[in-house]
Amino acid sequence: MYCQYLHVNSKRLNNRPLIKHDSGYILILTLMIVGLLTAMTVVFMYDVFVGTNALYNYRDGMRLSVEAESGVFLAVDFIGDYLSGVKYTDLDKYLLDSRGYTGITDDSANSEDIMTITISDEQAKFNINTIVYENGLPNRSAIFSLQALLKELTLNEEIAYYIADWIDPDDISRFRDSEGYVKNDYLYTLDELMYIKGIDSEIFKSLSSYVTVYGDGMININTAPMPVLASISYENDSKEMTTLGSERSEKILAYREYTPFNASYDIIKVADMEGVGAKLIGNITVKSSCFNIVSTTSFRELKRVISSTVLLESGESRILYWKEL
Ligand SMILES: [Ca+2]
Repeated sequence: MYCQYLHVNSKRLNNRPLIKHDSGYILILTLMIVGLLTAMTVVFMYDVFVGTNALYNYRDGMRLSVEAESGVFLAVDFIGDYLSGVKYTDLDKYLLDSRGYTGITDDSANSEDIMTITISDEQAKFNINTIVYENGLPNRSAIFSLQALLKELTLNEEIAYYIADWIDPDDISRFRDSEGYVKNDYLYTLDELMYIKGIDSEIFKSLSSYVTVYGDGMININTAPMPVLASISYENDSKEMTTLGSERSEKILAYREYTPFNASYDIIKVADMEGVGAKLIGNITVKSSCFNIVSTTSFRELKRVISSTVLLESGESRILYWKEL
């Protein structure tokens, strides 16, 4: 094809004066055309590659999303079938992993897909919505606990008042600017904390592992971490508000490491808790009914994560929160 082109054009050029190096121009032109065609082919192939890759990524992403969703429902069943029937909840985290930890397999989908489900106890955390009663009045005991928790986490205790003004229905400011831009209602999700004055991303990060907006507010003494246990409040013999504190909390942690609490009253068995333990009844529990599920599915570099919160009510599971991260 290339030779024929040169031959035809050479004939035509014979009828006019010969220009030296004419064939060189033609060669360059031809090379340019061939180069352009090659470039176009590469671009086309690249487009096909990117297009096909995007299609595969979309397909794999959709499959992972569906699998992550299934993971949440699997966890909901686990909570309803198993965790609702136990006498006490003594693990703060349950891990269900398709790589064999608890035997969940994923035969129906791509064999390279990995599914990990973590179920964590929401009652190991302090429910910040409890700082305001349903009638709108402040729950001073709960505010005292939240302040103690903030102190344990080396955060500003005044944040408790900003949160209280955000939730309570009135517009009476505890601080000059604490009622400026507020919801005047309970927090529906933990993310809302980020809108409250005085809480930036660093504070949110420190606080979010220890607080929740779900559940009845009872702290599970089998699962709560030290800062949450230490901030449980009660009235002492002199009718003054006080908290459990870190020293007693350490004793509770040491006790439960070998012996989970079967009942709330068992807390009096812990050293130095005989008198105080009885005062905590009503604020503590040993069995949880609110759990957070994080279902993660991955395939090579692709990943899907769904977070959901589930409440157990009369043996039935109710989903309170759902977010694909
Ligand atoms: Ca308010």
